[in-house]
Amino acid sequence: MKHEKSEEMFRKAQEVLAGGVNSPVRAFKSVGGAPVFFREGRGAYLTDVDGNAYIDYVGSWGPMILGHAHPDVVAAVVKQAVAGTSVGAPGELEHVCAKKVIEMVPSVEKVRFVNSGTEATMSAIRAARGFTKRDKILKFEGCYHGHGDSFLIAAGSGALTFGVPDSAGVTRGVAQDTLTAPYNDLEAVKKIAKENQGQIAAIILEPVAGNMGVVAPADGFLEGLRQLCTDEGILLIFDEVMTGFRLSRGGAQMRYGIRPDMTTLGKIIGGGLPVGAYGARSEIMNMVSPLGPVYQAGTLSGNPVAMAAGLATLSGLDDGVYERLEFLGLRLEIGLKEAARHAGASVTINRVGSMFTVFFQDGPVTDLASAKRSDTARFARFFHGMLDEGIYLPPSQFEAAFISAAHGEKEIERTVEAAAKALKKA
Ligand code: KE4
Repeated sequence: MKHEKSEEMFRKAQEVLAGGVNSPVRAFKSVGGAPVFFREGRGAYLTDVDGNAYIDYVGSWGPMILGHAHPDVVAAVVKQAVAGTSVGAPGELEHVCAKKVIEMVPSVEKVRFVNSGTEATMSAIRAARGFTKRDKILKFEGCYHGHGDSFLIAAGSGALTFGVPDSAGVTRGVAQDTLTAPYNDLEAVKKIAKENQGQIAAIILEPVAGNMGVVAPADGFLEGLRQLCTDEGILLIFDEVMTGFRLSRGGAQMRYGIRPDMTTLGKIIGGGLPVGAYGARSEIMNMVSPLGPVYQAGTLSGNPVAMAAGLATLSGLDDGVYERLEFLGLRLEIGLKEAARHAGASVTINRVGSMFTVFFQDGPVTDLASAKRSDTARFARFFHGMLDEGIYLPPSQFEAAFISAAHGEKEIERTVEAAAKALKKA
């Protein structure tokens, strides 16, 4: 495949955009080469500026669960846009969207919409600190909760990809209030909770991790955290920005039957437009301004065009979609494992529903330390081999890939054929 136009566009982009991109992982730093610039998406497919077509497994990092340019979403956006793109005053769509979220997500009684997953998680921990009157939070190594200062302490996702777990610009003052533990290590959490008795406002985690690559919760891990938080008066926050509406209509909390105290949402909730949200039972959300003392605000929060896209997307998520995603996910996992066996390639495939990662190592991958044992050079060769075959995977070993409802058996078979070739070269 030729990428001349993408390469030229990247050269020009680097003159005017920091690193030539608006989010680090898009720069292909961990897989090498110039990033592909895309012209359009439709269903399960993307077309780049050189006219090459790809089956897409990034899905805008999760939002495009119905596929690109879904007609219902496009129609809802156009209809709202011609009525005005933003007012900055209450509108009916925010109410309708909030009701939909409350109906779908078991633990949420009240919602506040924001504009990104980062805003959702930053706001959620502020509300948790206001509610508990405690300062510390605990997060897990390899989990990524956006670029809020409190989270860039052994962050996963982009920072992990760059092998720099901390970020410049985060002060010691902030870092001292963030405790970290290895994912899936309940004993470590209990020890930290004991050492910081009465000081931890919240434990925040990805209930299924996607930002060190996909890592599922070990049996009893979520239940153990739930019990510990209940016993210690700590708020349990499920960061479902990625898993929300992805792993079931009610996200991971419905799939695993665990009720967190707070939930953060993003990605799918906006159907490709900028929407984040945080929610909880009313007594916690009533802490948030203008009702309570926890301040949080946003010019474009609840933007009507974004609400229209989100509502159209959530309305398309019926049970049939999840059955389809589970079926396609299993087909793909079996096919990839078979291809790896034939190629004599040692890989570990972690999959939960329609999110998956192919780790280049023998496994198992159960936390950040084990994820980092992956051979990232082999992943990079596999990534480019798949790209040449017209398959677009996330450009990092430490990310989750996503199947959409627009994928079908044809796309899965094509992907497995491509992997059979790419694995031989990796
Ligand atoms: P945003 O601020 O990027 O909307 O959301 C931050 C966030 C919060 N929580 C979880 C669990 C997330 O996965 C994310 C964002 N995920 C990354 C992908 N690993 C977004 C892609 C990017 O950073 O460009």
